[in-house]
Amino acid sequence: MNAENANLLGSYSVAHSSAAHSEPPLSVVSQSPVERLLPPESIRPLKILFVTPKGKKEEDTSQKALFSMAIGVLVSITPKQHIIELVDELFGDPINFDGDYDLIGITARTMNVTRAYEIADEFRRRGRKVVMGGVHVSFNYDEAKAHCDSVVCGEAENLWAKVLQDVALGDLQPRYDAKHFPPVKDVPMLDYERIFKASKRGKVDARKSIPIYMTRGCPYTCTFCVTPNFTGRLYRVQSRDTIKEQIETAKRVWFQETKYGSEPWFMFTDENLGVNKSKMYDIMDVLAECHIKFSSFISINFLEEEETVRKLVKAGCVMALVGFESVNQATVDQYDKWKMNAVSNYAKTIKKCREMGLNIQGNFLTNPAIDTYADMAAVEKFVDDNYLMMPIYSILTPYPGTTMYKEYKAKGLIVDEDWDKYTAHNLVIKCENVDPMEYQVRYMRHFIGFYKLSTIFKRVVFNPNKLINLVTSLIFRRNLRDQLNSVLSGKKAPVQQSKTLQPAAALAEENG
Ligand code: B12
Ligand code: SF4
Repeated sequence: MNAENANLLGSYSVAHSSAAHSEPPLSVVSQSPVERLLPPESIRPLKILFVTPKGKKEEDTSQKALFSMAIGVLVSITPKQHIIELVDELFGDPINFDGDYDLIGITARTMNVTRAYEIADEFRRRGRKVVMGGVHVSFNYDEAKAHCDSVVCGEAENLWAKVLQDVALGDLQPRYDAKHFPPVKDVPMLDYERIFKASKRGKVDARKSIPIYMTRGCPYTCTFCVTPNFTGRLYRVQSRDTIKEQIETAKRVWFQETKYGSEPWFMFTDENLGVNKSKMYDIMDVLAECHIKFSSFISINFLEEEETVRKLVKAGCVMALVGFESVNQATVDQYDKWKMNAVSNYAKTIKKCREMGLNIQGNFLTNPAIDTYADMAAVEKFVDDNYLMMPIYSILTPYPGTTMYKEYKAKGLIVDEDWDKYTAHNLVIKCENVDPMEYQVRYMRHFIGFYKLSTIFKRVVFNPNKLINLVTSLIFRRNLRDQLNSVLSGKKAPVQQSKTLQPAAALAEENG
């Protein structure tokens, strides 16, 4: 690498926390940046297959997005001469391993990465070129490189053209790292028309969600979250015009009106919608003209302001997804979430939102090093008292790339790295204070408690959008009972040995 190149790489370095990335020797790093890029339309046409794998322990959910946003972005930024096909295992699409593809692109998160590796291996046995990307492989280059020809670390927008060029020229590099390319300052518009053509899904009615984003990134630093170390805490907001255009196209191409409603349901995949208030208000004003319904992640502190709630409801927001994590302030503080989450304000804010027409969905974590059985009961009571919609309970899972992963790994607290289990419902960290099997079962039991009939009844009676509350509650109730049975039958028992393993039957009885 010459001095000029070194400077170039240095000046392109993004605010990524690269400590978690395992760096390959410089000779295998693509030092490409943009100056060696040919006009993208001059590259020979490639036949590309994009795959979204389904994790082996990933549950079926009725609310899955129609396509992975990662794949949506890649389709939208791939020059038009290339031929694209999509396969989504979450919808049961079969994979044609004998297809004559020039390139297979696979996206992976931790919970589906083992399956992603199987698919990659299968294609490579047939001599096909495979590139992988996504939040898991970005932080596990050494692991991923054994299964594919190339690993993309970080956001793909500014390096994808180079990958395609290298494939066409037979010069695919083992690694392309976003931090060696210009930072992604503007997130691209999705090309809904092209995604629709490449996808095996047809039009949908108001019961299925169409994914879209208004913003990308989050400036906060919650220790269990991948985002800050992945996007370098860069917060990007789309313009009013691009949003309107995407919504109009998505409606025209993907949506059909049925008896279930005339307004399409959009799943916003934003990490945190409310970070830039004035731009968010602008966006909400545009959305108010679009006649859609949507859900989005947003921190609870932003909902403390009535004007924000009013704007969201007017724009069509039916459900705000909120990470409460815990009802104990000291625990929230430990996760570095105190800037957003004031536990003493939770109930007041939820009540106000409900009265103004906004359902609040809640996400909670339980951590065997901190949370006792009494804490689990307190969370269940909180969910019941506040009529939360679609509440989710997770067992703390240190995902690679998070601040917490680094800390837990260093302290030897991670006992299970079978990535299939990283669904956030399995105990993969040390459980020293209590019996691991009992902790797992009690966690499931409290999660099911979020969906006991008396809680569902109140949720439906007191919340806006009663039908959605009822239907989603009944689906969750059934799925969770199935999951508990798997744990009790030993199929999903935690890997660590129970000190005083209770007979499954006794725990089952206790569960009622
Ligand atoms: C929206 C969202 C959801 C939505 C929709 C999920 C979905 N299926 O699409 C809902 C609410 C349903 C959800 C649920 C869950 N989620 Co979620 N979610 C997100 C969020 C906020 C945005 C994801 C997104 O669409 N981003 C936009 C796309 C464009 O970004 P991207 O996928 O990173 O893709 C870019 C690059 O990675 C790269 N890339 C990706 N793939 C590929 C492939 C190739 C070939 C190439 C070249 C490049 C490339 O290029 C893309 C463009 O730059 C992320 C946060 C995050 N930063 O990822 C968490 C996140 C993905 N979720 C997470 C988790 C843990 C969950 C749950 C387990 C939570 C729970 N307790 O239940 C469930 C699992 C449900 C499931 N089966 O997927 C974790 C995953 C951690 C990990 N390492 O795997 C994340 C990272 C948040 C966190 N805690 O840090 N989630
Ligand atoms: S506020 Fe949400 S997206 Fe932002 S760092 Fe915390 S958990 Fe991640």
